Amino acid sequence: MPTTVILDALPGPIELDLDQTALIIIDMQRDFLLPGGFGETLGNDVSQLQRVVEPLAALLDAARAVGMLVIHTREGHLPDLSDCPPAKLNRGQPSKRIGDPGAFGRILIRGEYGHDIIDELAPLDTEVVIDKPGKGAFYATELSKVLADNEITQLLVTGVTTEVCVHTTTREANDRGFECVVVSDCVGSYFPDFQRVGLEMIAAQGGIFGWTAPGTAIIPLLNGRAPVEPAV
Ligand code: TIU
Repeated sequence: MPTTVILDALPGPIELDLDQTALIIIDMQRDFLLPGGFGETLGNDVSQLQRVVEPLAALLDAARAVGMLVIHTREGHLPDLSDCPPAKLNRGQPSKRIGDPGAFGRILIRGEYGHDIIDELAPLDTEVVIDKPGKGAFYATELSKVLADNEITQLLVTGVTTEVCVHTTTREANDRGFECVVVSDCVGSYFPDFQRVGLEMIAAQGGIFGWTAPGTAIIPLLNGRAPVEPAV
């Protein structure tokens, strides 16, 4: 049975081979999404990110149902901060810094409650979890190997935040030859303007970094697997 579907996207339709497509969920961590976490210490309105949870949970369900490879990422650092460059640690004027005690344990430190993924999107034991020290999911991680081992060529990119870790990861993936669909209702920014422009930047110039489409357009393709004739 063909596994190819045509997704109505911007800047134009994209043919997805579901057997070579992975869902990547970027940094849906308590420290970014919950009041009192790192995101809030940076001065952000975390409620802006909450709107992503429901559509993303629906997409995750649909991806799991068709056996798609699901990859979760978490931004964070070793307890001794040896993998956190001073340039990152000292950036800005947050009320608390990475590694400081926060409402959910030490902020963005691996193993702490706040560093982990929100309950609604908790990874299954069978799913891949990539711990990353940077904004991009390829830098200093095993992501390239995971994708190669699974013969993945296309990515559905979701998570937070649109203009930071989602963009960085999408740009890294695009440079490595992956076709990326950034799922517009499944990515979130603390800043509504950045959300809008961040999505526009992906699909501008004929899709300079990839495509954008809402999860509501992807889920029916997964549910029905609406097969199409493969392109000749
Ligand atoms: N601050 C902000 O918008 N984002 C981050 O610090 N990390 C991610 O985007 N995951």
